[in-house]
Order: sequence, then C-alpha cells, then structure tokens
Amino acid sequence: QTSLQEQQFMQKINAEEKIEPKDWMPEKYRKNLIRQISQHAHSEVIGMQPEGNFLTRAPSLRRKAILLSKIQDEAGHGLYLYSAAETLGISRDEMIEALQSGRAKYASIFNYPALTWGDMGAIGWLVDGAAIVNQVSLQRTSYGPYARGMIRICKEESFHQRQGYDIMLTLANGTSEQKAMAQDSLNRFYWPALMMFGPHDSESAHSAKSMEWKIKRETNDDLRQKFIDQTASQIEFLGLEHPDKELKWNEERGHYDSGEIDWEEFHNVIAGNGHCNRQRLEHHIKAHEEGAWVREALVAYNAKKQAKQAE
Ligand code: FAQ
Repeated sequence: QTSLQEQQFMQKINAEEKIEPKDWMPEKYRKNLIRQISQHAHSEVIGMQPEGNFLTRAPSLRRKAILLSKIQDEAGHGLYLYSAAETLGISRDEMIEALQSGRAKYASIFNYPALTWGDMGAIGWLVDGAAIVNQVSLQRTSYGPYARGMIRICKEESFHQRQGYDIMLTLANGTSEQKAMAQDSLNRFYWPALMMFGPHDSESAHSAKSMEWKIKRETNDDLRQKFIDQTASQIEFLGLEHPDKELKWNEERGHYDSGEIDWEEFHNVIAGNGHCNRQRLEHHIKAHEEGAWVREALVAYNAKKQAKQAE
C-alpha cells in the first residue's frame, strides 16, 4: 500500500516537476540516486587519468592547451556531481571511501589503457560522445540538482567531443602511419564505448525502477542505438573502417543492426579485472593522500577566519 506522501511524490514525477533536496522522497529513490550520481562523479574523476597520461606528450602547444583544459573540465564535472549527491545526505568522504574500497563502481571504459596520441582522439570523440548521448537524456532526470548539473556538463562535453573528432580528422587525413594510428584507436575504443551504456535492458537491474521514477529517461539499449547510428556516418567521413563487421542499415527499423558486445569482457572489467583497474585506484588513493595537507589547510584557514569574525 502506498502512503499519501508516496502518491504525492509520484504525482510530481508524472507531472514532470523536479524533486528538490528538501522534498519528501522514497528511501529507495534517494539511495538509487546516490548510487548513480556518485558513480557518475567517480567516472568523471577517474576518467582524467587516461588523458592525463598524455599531457606531456601532446604533439604541439596548441594540442596540449586544449587537452589540459578538457581534463580540467572533467574535474569540474566530478565536483558538480559530488555536490549534487551531497544534497541527498551523503558526505564526500563517504563517497570517496566507497570508490577507494571498490564498493562503488565507475565507468568501465576508464580501465582501458591510453596507448597512443590517437587514443586522445578516440576518447574525446567516442567516450565523450557516448557520455553526451547519455547525459542529454539525463538533463530531464527527475532530481533537480542532477538535471541542472547535466545541462552545464553537456555544453562542455560537446567541446570535448569536437576536440577528439578534430584529432581523428587530422590523423585520418595525415600520413599512412597516422591513419593507421587513428584506425587502431578506433578499433580499441569502439566496443568499450558501446559498453558505457550498460547491460541490455533485459539484464539491467536498476532500469525498470529508474525509468518509473524518471531518474533515467531512456533505456540503456535505446541510448546505445542512438550512439551506434550517429557514429556510423562519422566513421565513414573519417574514411576509416568500421570495427563492427556486422553493422548493417535496417530500413524497416530505421536504425543500424549491429554485432554483439563481448559481455564477458564487460563483466570482467566491472568486476575489477580490466587492464588498469588496480592502477586507476592506486593512483586515486595516492593523489588523495598527497592532497590531505591541502584539505587540512583549508579547514584550519576557515576555522581561523570564523574565529576572527566572532571577535
Ligand atoms: N561501467 O542496472 P544497470 C564520463 C553497472 S561519462 C561500470 O543498467 P544503471 C565523461 C551499474 O552501475 C561516464 N559499471 O545500472 C568523461 C550497476 O552496478 P551497481 C559516466 C556499469 O545505473 C569522458 C550494474 O552495472 N556516465 O565519465 C556500467 O541503471 C572522458 C547494473 O547496470 C554516467 O555514469 C559501465 N559501463 O545504468 C570523463 C552516466 N554499466 O551500481 C572523462 C550516468 C552498468 O548496482 C573523460 N549513469 N554498470 O553496483 C547512468 O546513466 C547509468 O548509471 C548507467 C547504468 C547507464 C551507466
């Protein structure tokens, strides 16, 4: 039996009104949001590592400045998202602890290594590209602070996607070695980018409830299909070979049919056994420990300022 509060909550959701931090909400709605938003935040922050690796190896000052600014944006996205999750009554420390102990996940894609400059192109184009498809839909999520965060994040992600595609265009139109590098990056990042959308709808543990509560507005498979469709013509424009040999336009559906994802690989990576899982977490822990003095200094400074004001 649903309570009056729950009925009013559902009426709001159905009327497309946003749920705000002080509104009543079912405990499971709150928990599910904390799970999704905090994992989204962790992805943004861990996601800085593969690209950070190439800051000292960018081929020109211009490329370096662009990459640096893109990576800094990701840090900002992480911070907006942590703040949005904090409005639901969880602390930053608790979220970081869940990440570092392996209880909380982050996007599987960031457990793949970035090996060449071409990967900077493929990450911006495909990883940020997949992120945008998902996040555009989340601009209409039912929780106000999350929806508002997504609007700003999407604007920045579209610059990221373009800078990645620009790298790919340069490589694909360059020497034969550069074109081969672009092809290799596309081959390695295409399938992991499709995995970013999560398991098939039929396997997705949280989708049904998240769709009902309008936390998610489109399903994993529908979003993945959008990404497959938009990427096909982008690959063609680059003059590269499509990594999915089974990709075929389906006139009746008005979409591309595609080959199957290697789900065993997906499950292995999210279980912690990807190429870089251990390295990513170790790096995060090290950076967090080394930054402890900054956090302590901030607390001390604020205490001093408050004591002065109280005088
Ligand atoms: N990787 O029941 P579902 C970015 C987990 S954007 C790892 O379908 P849900 C930008 C899932 O958490 C990337 N884990 O789950 C950037 C759940 O596990 P749990 C981040 C995955 O939540 C670019 C279990 O599997 N974007 O970082 C993955 O309904 C470049 C069952 O799955 C977001 O997070 C995966 N790919 O749907 C930054 C978007 N897929 O929690 C730097 C917001 C599934 O029970 C550089 N999130 N799992 O232990 C979402 O839209 C959703 O959470 C989904 C998953 C669609 C990711």
